Amino acid sequence: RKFNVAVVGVTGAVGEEMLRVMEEVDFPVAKLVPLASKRSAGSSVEYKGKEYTVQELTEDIFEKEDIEIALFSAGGSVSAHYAPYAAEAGAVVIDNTSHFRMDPEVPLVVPEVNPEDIAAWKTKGIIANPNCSTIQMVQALKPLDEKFGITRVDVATYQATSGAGKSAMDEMVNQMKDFFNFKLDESEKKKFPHQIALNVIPQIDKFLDNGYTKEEMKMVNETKKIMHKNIEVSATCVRVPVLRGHSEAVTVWCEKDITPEAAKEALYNGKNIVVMDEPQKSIYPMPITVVDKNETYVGRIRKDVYRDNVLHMWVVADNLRVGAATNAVRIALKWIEMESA
Ligand code: A2P
Ligand code: 11C
Repeated sequence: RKFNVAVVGVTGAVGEEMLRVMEEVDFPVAKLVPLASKRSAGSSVEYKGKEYTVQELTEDIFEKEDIEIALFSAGGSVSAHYAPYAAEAGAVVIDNTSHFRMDPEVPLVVPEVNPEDIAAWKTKGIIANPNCSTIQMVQALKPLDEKFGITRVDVATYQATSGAGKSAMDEMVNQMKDFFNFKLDESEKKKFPHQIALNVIPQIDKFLDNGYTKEEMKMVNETKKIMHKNIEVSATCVRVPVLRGHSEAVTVWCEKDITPEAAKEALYNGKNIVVMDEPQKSIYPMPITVVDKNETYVGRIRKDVYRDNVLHMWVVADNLRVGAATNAVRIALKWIEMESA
């Protein structure tokens, strides 16, 4: 059976990618309803070679269009206000923002890790999609946890500008152009706390009272909720001048001893994981490796110098796909499978 699907925020960096991923998996769409703000209502988007007119997101659009699946990616405040209207109209909301993630009545799902949590969707009608940096990390952690029992993770991220949306990507590109025109001083610096071109910024989102940023605490709290386990996580999240693809240096502490060979074997069996690890040939994943890919890539797998139960690895994924659109579409497909069982 096919479904009436709304994509909210369809003109955004993630929204556009939602359509591409849905095309690729041949998503069972009966009717597609692309939604955005008043600003882009009337513009068009392409899906499977056909033009669709973008409509303005309103409170009653979900009821009017008889929407059954609503993919939201237009920011936390938009989801906070409009997702309940979609749910009320009988749709399952798959929300890409942080707004509902830690709500105990809303499942937070990475289909490769905790698909069974989708079953609890009915309470609020909403399933939350985790933060991009959390998704790729837990995908790599899951097969290791099953075999070696993870107790602690220390992670440093290298996050692309697209995580902050289209205008943030533009801001970086404009700063690069301005650099070559000797005008970098005058370049707009609005989306990040500092210049991002030719720089790295150890701040993503706001700082909290504990000295960590909101982005860092998302990795801490979301990992526990998804993995149903009190894993200690400490994160340092850094913005780098990359357009697309988040990278993470991950240190995993385990109950059992862990060798790189055994870790690789576990990762080979992990779902949607690609092991790319031939350091002698300079083969390892990088942001340019993963653009438009739907898998999470792992390389630089090595033992700790001191401890037999500690492993280091490098985890890279397309933040707009694996970290957002692909995860949302996979949740939707799993939801369809579970609902029609
Ligand atoms: P619009 O194009 O009308 O501004 P990004 O994450 O790349 O910045 O994209 C944000 C997405 O969210 C865009 O599709 C944007 O639409 C949409 N959006 C932002 N604010 C609203 C709103 N108040 N109502 C509906 N869609 C919104
Ligand atoms: C970034 N991870 O890379 C952030 C964006 O909680 O969905 C994602 C924010 C979120 O800037």
